[in-house]
Amino acid sequence: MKQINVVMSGFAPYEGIDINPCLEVLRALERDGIDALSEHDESFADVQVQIHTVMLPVSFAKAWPMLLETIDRTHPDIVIATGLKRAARGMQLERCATNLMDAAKPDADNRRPRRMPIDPQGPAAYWTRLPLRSILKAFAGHGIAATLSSDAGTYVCNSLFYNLLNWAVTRDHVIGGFLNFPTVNEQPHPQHGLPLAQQIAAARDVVHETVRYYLQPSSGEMLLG
Ligand code: PCA
Repeated sequence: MKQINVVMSGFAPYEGIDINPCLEVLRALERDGIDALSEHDESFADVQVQIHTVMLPVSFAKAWPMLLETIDRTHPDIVIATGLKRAARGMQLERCATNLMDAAKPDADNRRPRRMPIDPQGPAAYWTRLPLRSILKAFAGHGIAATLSSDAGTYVCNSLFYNLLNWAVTRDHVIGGFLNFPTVNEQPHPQHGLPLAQQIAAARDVVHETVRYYLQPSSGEMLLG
């Protein structure tokens, strides 16, 4: 039996949103895994997926070191960081991380970096390595609203995403990416949010498609949508 380790991170409550989808979704995935999807998928016949989760503070200085500490402890094959985008209509799949911190508001440590690189030696940007095309296909099959995003912002989410990919390029076999949740909205809403159950189903799709891609890489299913 081959074990695939997945680390998923979320952020602590943010901007006064009381139901934090990161927290609830990650809790459900850690508890139930992705068996509901993988038991009907023969590429998972001899594979066990273990999901570890960690909640991070909305802090430029602390979020990445805490995620790295979890990575060092659990040796993941896949790392999926997640955040909340209040204005998102549905799931938001992030394509790229940029080497820029430019905070419009203070973070949890009351720090507000303006126009600063995350890594002065690092490249300007990284593409995600999540198989966005196959993830979008899975979302469509489950009726989950989603958009591709080419801009994860210049706040803590983007910073975490950039640090993750900056680290992942030093590891041949690790796939890293970033997924934004919308707010939780149990009533169908034309502009904002998705029911929690759909967000859990979406996160499960992301893990399932990424593990499938990890097991059988194929450039056709890759990348930028
Ligand atoms: N969203 C913020 C930081 C934490 C979160 O969930 C952002 O977009 O950077």
